[in-house]
Amino acid sequence: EGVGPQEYTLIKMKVIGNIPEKLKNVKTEIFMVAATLRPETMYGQTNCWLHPDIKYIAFETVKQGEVWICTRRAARNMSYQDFTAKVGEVKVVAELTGHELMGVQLSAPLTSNKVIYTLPMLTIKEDKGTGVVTSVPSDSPDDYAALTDLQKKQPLREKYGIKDEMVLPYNPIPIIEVPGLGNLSAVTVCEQLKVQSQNDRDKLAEAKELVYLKGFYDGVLLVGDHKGKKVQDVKKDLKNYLVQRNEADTYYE
Ligand code: A2H
Repeated sequence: EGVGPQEYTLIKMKVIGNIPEKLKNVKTEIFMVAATLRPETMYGQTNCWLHPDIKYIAFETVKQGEVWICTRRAARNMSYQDFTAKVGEVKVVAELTGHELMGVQLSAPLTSNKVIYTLPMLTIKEDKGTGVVTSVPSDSPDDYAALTDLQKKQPLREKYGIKDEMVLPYNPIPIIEVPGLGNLSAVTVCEQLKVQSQNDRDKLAEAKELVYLKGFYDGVLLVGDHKGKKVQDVKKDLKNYLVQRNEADTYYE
């Protein structure tokens, strides 16, 4: 990829229910931490993606004693960014596969959904970000394709123990108007290109190109305190707002 480190916003999603056995003796708050480049889209979160076959760890952070969940690789990077008590040291509380973490209930910042669920996404890369991805199907073609797969395919839900109520009520939320692409730009483009599934990699790459540049330069927020303003003018403010509220952080890799 590019030169120099990539800066991500870490979105903290609080674990509030369906807590796996391996995490039941944790006394402090537990968060899934998702790396995103688009903090301004958090109004549209409908779920959180994990790869069923990736190993995740729960580890101790110095942030109010919170326990965070992400890949071991990301936790190790975080130990060099002042997230743990000792530089280079990660205190592991539990190790779980994505499969073991499916269907967990989360509370995520800004979204109008009071509860969202962890669901399987099969295209998550282990060596990027935290391995935890927040899902915004209105503005991300990958997220829209993966959510549609789960909504259409009962056997896929069954394979990972995902109940209908974790998926079927969750639809893309209009949060950003993109001239020419409407208020659900990822949906528009996936339909135009006839994306069939999350594995339709070539079409999804094309869809992403169409949506991202336009969304960033011409997109206008439809919700929240910055309603009516351009995405590129409010991105920083929104990120800072989340960080101040202890709902986000900055992570580099
Ligand atoms: B983005 P880059 Cl609305 N595997 O967040 C696959 N995808 C990952 C990942 C991983 N391990 N870690 C992060 N990502 C996703 C929001 C979003 C994102 C929107 C639109 C575009 C978009 C909601 N999902 O990404 O390769 C995360 O999804 C465009 C690429 O480092 C993260 O931001 O550039 C983005 O990919 C980081 O990808």
